[in-house]
Amino acid sequence: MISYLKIPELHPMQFDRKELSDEQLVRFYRSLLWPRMIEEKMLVLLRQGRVSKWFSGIGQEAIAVGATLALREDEWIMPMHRNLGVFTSRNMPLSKLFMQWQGAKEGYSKARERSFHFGSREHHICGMISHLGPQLAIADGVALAHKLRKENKVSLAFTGDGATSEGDFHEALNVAAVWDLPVIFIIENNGYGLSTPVNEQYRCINLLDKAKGYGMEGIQIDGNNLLTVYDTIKGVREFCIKHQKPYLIECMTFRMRGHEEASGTKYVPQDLFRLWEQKDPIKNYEDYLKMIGVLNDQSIEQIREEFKHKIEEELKVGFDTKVVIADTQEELSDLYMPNTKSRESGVRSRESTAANTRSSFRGKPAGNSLTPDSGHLSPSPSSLTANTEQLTPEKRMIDAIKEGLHQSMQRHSNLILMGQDIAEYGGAFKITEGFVEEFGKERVRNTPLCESAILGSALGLSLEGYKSMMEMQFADFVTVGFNQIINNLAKIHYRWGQNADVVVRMPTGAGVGAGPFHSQSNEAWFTHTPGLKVVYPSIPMDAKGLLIAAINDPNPVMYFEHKALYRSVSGPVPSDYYEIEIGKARHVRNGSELSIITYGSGVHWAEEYAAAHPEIDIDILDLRTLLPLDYEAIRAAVQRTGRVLVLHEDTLTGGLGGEIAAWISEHCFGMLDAPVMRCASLDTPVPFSIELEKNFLAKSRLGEMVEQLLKY
Ligand SMILES: Cc1ncc(C[n+]2csc(CCOP(=O)(O)OP(=O)(O)O)c2C)c(N)n1
Repeated sequence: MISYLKIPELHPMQFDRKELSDEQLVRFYRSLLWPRMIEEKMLVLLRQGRVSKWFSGIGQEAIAVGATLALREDEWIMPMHRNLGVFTSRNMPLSKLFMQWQGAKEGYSKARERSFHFGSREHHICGMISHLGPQLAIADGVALAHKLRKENKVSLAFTGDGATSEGDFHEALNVAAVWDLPVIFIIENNGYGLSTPVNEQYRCINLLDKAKGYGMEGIQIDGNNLLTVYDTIKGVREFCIKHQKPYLIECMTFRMRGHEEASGTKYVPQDLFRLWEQKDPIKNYEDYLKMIGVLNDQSIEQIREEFKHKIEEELKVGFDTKVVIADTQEELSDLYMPNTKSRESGVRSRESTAANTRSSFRGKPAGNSLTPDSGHLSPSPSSLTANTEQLTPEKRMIDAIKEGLHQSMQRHSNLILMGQDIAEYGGAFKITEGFVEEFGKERVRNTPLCESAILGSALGLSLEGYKSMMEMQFADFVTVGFNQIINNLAKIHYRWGQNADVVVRMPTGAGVGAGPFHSQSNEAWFTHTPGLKVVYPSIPMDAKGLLIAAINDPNPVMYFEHKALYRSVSGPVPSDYYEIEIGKARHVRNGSELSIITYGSGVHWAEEYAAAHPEIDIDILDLRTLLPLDYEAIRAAVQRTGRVLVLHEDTLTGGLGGEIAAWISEHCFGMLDAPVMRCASLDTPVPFSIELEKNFLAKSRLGEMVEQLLKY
């Protein structure tokens, strides 16, 4: 089994105290013993049925404890499920930890999270998600914040040997190396990932060997030797800060209990337990302290007695919790961080009305391929609808987005842009062209090709008070960053109160002949995810105002921008810095016969259809925000006509139209003169051929659907 069995040869363990004083050595001993004694007590409580299962760190404590002791208290740690020692070494009160493990409201996550899946800003501990690997890139973002502020600090992330097989491990290490980030990555190699031994997990000799592949320094150490762990990490920390580089440390250790309590250890050869028992981190350190005369049997007994007593005292408080009573209002309102800043800073909120937003639509751009723009901002196309009421300049959709982003960069010195080719190249669609020259490489960052790690880094930046915008080169590529959005960004505020101040720009949609992987409408994947906000402007004025609002919002916002509208739609865009309120729909056209509720390209299809059919009095509502939906505006649209067609470019089944139709039939049934109908694209991938794509798109069935609905 690879090099794993070689490690116990190190017995007897050699300790080197270096400059550590006797007091420090004893303090370290107490830090090491404390999580062990807590777990021993938990085993008793488990047998009594008084605590739920957890992931044991017995046998591995020296890593979590040594690492935490080696850092400053205000340096972020991204622990894993076996790292009780991180939480205890940051002096979290045991009573509150017990409340957490009981699922009590008085714990760290208002009873919403289990065992170690929570964080605490106060203690600079970032809670893990079950998926393991995503923790690593968050450390990149935190380290980037330190680097940008020129602070002498590191971040430290843990992983097990099993999770090193996840793509997230590779991505996070690569980004840290390429961006020269002061991150310490620690692998706790305990020989097994659940029941899978390391020889079924990887083929390199040591996991440390992977460091070389990323152009990173690394070291393998005995993870059971507290002083080795402490001293190594202290030294590595200094290295990372001085050289502004990441570092990989493989700590060899062993898990003395099952993957989780109650799951057993049958799959582990018994010999391994015997070998590793001799290397127990506490017993060995204790023997060493006795040998050098810093502790003796009596003082050790005293400490143990003190801890026993303390555990009982803390347990009394920890078990004295109230029964959880669900408060639906509180559950819902904790989903998002309140957005107070925009209001406080007096950002102007505009309302786009039918009069001030008349936009012109030039239809589908010519050509069968989506060529990235040359970048030259050609003059705005002449408007089909004269807009004589005001002097507001006309801009194309793409220019409005660019302006919103540009003004946001001027407003927020802590706003970082990240994306593939967004710096010198200006992005695939040239939205950020010229930005790097004006705002510099630090704030306008080309990224390696790794969506997941960049989204994780964005979250890490947010931990340190930065805002970030990540540009997906195409919305389709979000699939490889999906986990971070759905499970980390979206859920973190509800889980433990940390916000994810991140905007993900999503160039989306078809009509450009770009085939199945550059044309999808995937907004419904995100509207189904509580904790996200989803906006989708259809006109330039809203595109600018919603982007500014999204960036000002402290919550994760998915910002959809339709590629086919970039240069085919133009309209008035005020030059000042303004917001369009998230969550408010726009009434585009007043009518009495039929309401089309739509968004994105659907708005233009509906307007075009209405203009071509003056005999039908069509009402049009542009949702603009898809999560949260503006139900009042939807209700008003139903009330105006009693006939509703929900139109979207997304495919039919599971699209947002189904949700809207269901809501209308539940809440507005009495106002309806006909069933709510949906006009959506075909339930197939987006085909490449222009003829097939036309047939695929909802637009090709719009007339037919309107007629059906009117006939009803
Ligand atoms: C993406 C994902 N796949 C599978 C699991 C189930 N799972 C939880 S922990 C674990 C083993 C992890 O092993 P390792 O990274 O070595 O950490 P250890 O538990 O040994 O500390 C597995 C398979 C998971 N949580 N997430």
